[in-house]
Amino acid sequence: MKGLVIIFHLVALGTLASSEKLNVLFICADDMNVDLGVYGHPQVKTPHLDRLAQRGVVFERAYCQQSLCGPSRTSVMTGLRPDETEILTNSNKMREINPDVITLGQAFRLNGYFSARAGKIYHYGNPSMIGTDGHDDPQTWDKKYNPIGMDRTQQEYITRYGRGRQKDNNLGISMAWWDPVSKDTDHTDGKVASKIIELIGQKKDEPFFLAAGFFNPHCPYVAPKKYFDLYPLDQITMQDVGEAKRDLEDVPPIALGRDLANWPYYFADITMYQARKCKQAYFATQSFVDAQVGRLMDALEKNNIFDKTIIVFWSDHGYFLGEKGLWYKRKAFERSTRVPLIISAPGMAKGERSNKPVELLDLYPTLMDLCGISVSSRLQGKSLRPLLSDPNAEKLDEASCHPGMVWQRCLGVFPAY
Ligand SMILES: [Ca+2]
Repeated sequence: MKGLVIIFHLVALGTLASSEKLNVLFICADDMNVDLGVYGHPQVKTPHLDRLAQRGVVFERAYCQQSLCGPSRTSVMTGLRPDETEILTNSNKMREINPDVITLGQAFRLNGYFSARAGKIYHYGNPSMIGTDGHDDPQTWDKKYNPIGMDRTQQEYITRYGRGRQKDNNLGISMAWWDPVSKDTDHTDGKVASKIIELIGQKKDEPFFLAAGFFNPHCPYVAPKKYFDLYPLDQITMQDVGEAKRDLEDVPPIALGRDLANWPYYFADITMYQARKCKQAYFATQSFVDAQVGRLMDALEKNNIFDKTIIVFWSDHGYFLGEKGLWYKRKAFERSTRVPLIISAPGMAKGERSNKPVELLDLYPTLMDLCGISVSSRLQGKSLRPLLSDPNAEKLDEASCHPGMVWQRCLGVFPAY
């Protein structure tokens, strides 16, 4: 029990006056890999993330702590590794196991910030828990909002392939899509952005930590048709199944766990056409999220606070999308552990890219450092300020980027879907 481990968090009052404090806009995508224009992908269009990149630093080698929503998100919000939080699955026991932990949002609250979220920051069953608190931690926020859009309220229109199609509660682990002619704001993620935009307007004169938690591109891949139209199906290709199987020949059994015996598990009952259709839909949801990021940046500009706001864009883990015949995540390969991470901070580098390995674990200490908040605690990451100042600085030798440790411990524990 974590209760036996005493963790001291001493959060000192910030030294900056309220008017000088930097705001934080914390933007999270769910299951988003780096198949993005801003990361050089030849197809996926991300004009708004491109715009954010021009104002900040793109981290080319950013990795999650564990390639699963719950453990990764808990790690980000506590600043502790999954084997420290003991959240290694999508369980809802973060506070139960870590009663005294001070989360990222709590640290801001203790230092005079308004802390609020809309959508998924801690784990939510996606889409089953959309519109609820999910696995939230109330102590993290002053306010919380749970928008729900047509992707959830009209999910009977979603086309799904393969296993799990008979059960509504399995929609989040099936390959499924829908491209209704609709407005962005008819969808949950559009509503998440709208709520954060509203809060930006309301709170522009006080320091805020606002967290926008988007549910895309997690399956089911649902977005307005205009985003699907960006990716004609005849231009969507998949790795040949034989090639994918050969790609696994030198992979040790532990790396696939129980999936090895069932390979190609994720393609069971799925035709290549259906896989291409889902890949098209995944690309569409990537661009849909990108557009919402654009709306958030527009709101900062409209309220004239872009220059006093730190923006962090991240995803909880990556996604295979067909490589090695795998589709989702939960493995220690590059495709499911590497994440997009872009940080724009006043006074720091702009329009640059860093090739240094960093972890999502670093976000908590980075934000504390940038906001002038002193934290003495068991935060296990390190501040990325040196890289935000000089993106390829030779510092950070102490970077303890060894996320594979946790995944290997967990292989065989995960359910095999
Ligand atoms: Ca996720």
